Amino acid sequence: MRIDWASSAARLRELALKAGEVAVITHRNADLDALASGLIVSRILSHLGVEHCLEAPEGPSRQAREALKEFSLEPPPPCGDKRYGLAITVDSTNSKQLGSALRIYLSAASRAVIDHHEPGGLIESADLAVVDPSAASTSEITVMLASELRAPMEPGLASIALLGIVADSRRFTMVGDYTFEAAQRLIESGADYGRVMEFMRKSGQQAQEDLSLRIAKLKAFSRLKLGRACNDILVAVTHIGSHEASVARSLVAEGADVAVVVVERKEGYRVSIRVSQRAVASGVTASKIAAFIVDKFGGEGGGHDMAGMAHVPPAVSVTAEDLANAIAERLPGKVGRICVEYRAGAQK
Ligand SMILES: [Mn+2]
Repeated sequence: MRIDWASSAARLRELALKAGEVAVITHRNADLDALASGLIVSRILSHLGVEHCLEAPEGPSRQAREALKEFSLEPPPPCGDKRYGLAITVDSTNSKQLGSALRIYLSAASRAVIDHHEPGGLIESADLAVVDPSAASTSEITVMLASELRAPMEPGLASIALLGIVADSRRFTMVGDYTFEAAQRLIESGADYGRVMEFMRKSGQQAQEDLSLRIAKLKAFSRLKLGRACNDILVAVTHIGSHEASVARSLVAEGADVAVVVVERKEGYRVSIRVSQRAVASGVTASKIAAFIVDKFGGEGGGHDMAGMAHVPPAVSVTAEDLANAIAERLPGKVGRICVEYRAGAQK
């Protein structure tokens, strides 16, 4: 469903003006999209003359910090431990993603959620939700709101918002209804597309060269359990101590169709899921894999077609390796059932 920009913007304005002071909150370790969204919302609030702060729990990611430097942007001050009139979360679906900032969100007099993921727990107590899972990024949603409210965007800010869109749309390979429209408005505001793409290229290269990432990938590859389903669908399952999302992505880049990477965390296991275009074309989506894992091992999870995530609660006798083994044992059968059913349905 398309967002009604006029009414969403009017409601945001109304809540902000009534609030007095607003806390803008990103998810933990804010990535480019989350940080850019936070900065655009901050710009909207400045335009409305509303005092505000920007809380990025555990600080922005390294890439997001580098983007601030590249475009010479100073984020607004972090939030304090007090009760705000309005809290706005950007790019976050559930309470776990807010970390220590959850208290700020829950204690605020009113709450708003601006996001492009499938709605999670945060939306339940929100007074305003500007959410559309078909959008490629939260940045594009905030840009459309800024545009509706006629908040001007300076070239540096416009560039970082474009960076948010470019990053989350995987350089415009996964786009939604507003992706190009928002990008166009940013270009009109002076966003430097060339510099944005150069930043992405350089930072992608840096990430590839990171020593701990290279070790994680090679270790994960050496522990790989490979299964096969539906003739040509390759299922790869492994476990690792960190970098699980990058490992899963690189498994798909190297030829896996379903990549599942288990990592052990304090609060349990995090399972990162990536699938290939070939798998999606056979009805095997990351969200279905996430649902299967949650069904078999408990916890919560979800995702889109090509990327998904599951949080599995800790069990006393289980290690990340055990969980990876258990998934590797059952998953190819499930993938086979999904794709056989799908292909049979497609033939009808
Ligand atoms: Mn995002």
